[in-house]
Amino acid sequence: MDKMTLNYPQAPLRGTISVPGDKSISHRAVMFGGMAKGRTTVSGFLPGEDCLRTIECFRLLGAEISRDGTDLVIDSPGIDGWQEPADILYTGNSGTTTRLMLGILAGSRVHSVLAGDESIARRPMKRVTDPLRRMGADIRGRDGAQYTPISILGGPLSPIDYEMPVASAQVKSAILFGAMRADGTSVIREKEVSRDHTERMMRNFGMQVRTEDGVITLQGGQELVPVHVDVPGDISSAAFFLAASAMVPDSEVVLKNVGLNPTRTGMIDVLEAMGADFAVDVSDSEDSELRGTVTVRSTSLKGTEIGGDLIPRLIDEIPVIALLATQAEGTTVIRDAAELRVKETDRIAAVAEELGKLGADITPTDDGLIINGPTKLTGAVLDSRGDHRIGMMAAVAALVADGPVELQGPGCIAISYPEFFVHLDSLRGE
Ligand code: SPQ
Repeated sequence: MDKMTLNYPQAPLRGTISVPGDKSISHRAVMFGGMAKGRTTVSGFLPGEDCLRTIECFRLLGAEISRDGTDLVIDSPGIDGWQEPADILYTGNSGTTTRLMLGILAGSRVHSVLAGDESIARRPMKRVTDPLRRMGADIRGRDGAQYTPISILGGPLSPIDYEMPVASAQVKSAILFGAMRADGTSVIREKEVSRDHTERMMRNFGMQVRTEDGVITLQGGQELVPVHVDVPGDISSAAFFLAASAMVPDSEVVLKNVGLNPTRTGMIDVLEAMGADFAVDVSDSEDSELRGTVTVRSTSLKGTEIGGDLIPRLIDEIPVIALLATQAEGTTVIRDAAELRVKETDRIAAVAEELGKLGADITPTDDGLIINGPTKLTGAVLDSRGDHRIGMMAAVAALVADGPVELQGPGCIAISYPEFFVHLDSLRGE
């Protein structure tokens, strides 16, 4: 297994970085471009491993996709012109690719098989395959289509009126993709609003979708009109440096091009609640996805409570928020986050165990974590467990640990942030 020793004698982080493209929006740009007939162009694409898997799936379906760094040109025959893939659609480590492709393929005209790595093979899929089957989808897979590999025979779908049992943008998006192809009007009801990039991109591609008080209404059969998509930076990637700059003494970091979609900015609310010293400057733009510059300076922090409808707005940031809480005065309680148990790893257990090895005072609960701070962290051997967000949390922890951190399995960080260590070193002045 790959490993690296992170020996960061305490020194301030200073400088400016441009945050890499948003992973959720990059996936969706390729998906909409692959479904729309004609040429879609994309700038600011994230060339992380997960999004590259999505590109490969669409190439197998017959879209021509060329990539020059973060620019894409997608020429697609459109969903009705797809070819039957000659191989399985391999989704690697990507839950977003797997779940959203299920919704897209269910209403296509092709037969296909989806499979990913061993982490994907453990992640629950019935949350998507059940509602799609209710819409008439022909989907089969292991344990009643709970786990990959899953085979999908695309065909006509009926509309659905669906109340979301968990706040999940992946489930919502898969159903919306099915609903696009359904014969009639579908309604999806969310108790807590999850990220809404799919709804926004539907509108960008010329569709009409109504969203009101957590109720989404979509008429099936609408055409997609190819457009240009400019992907903003990923606040979930920025979060590692927002946290690092807030807690490493004498730091000042400027993060440019941060996506500021309100369904994703829970981390900013947490910085505010913890008493962090930061400023957000929203760019002037007509784009449907807000973006801007965030500047963070270190200061003393205090513990906070995180739960309820804040959770879907920061679900992927919880590992680094837990680390931040180890450096804050008082107790931080994170609740209502049981979804963390079914991510790339069980992130409640992983965060508690890995930060515990550094001497953090952290207790896992059924649906969250309780952290008492501040604690001086020590060096230790940490394991990413193949989870990019756990790997980056460990690397940021090394910045405040008083000894070297040996990180096992850092390679997975390229799943969402291939330039992570380049950016970390530049902020450390190396
Ligand atoms: O794609 P994947 O592996 O599921 O990625 C993660 C991540 O940490 O990058 C979750 F593990 O992000 C999800 C996120 O947690 C991406 C996502 C999306 O693009 O729609 C939505 C969230 O998942 P969910 O299950 O709440 O819908």
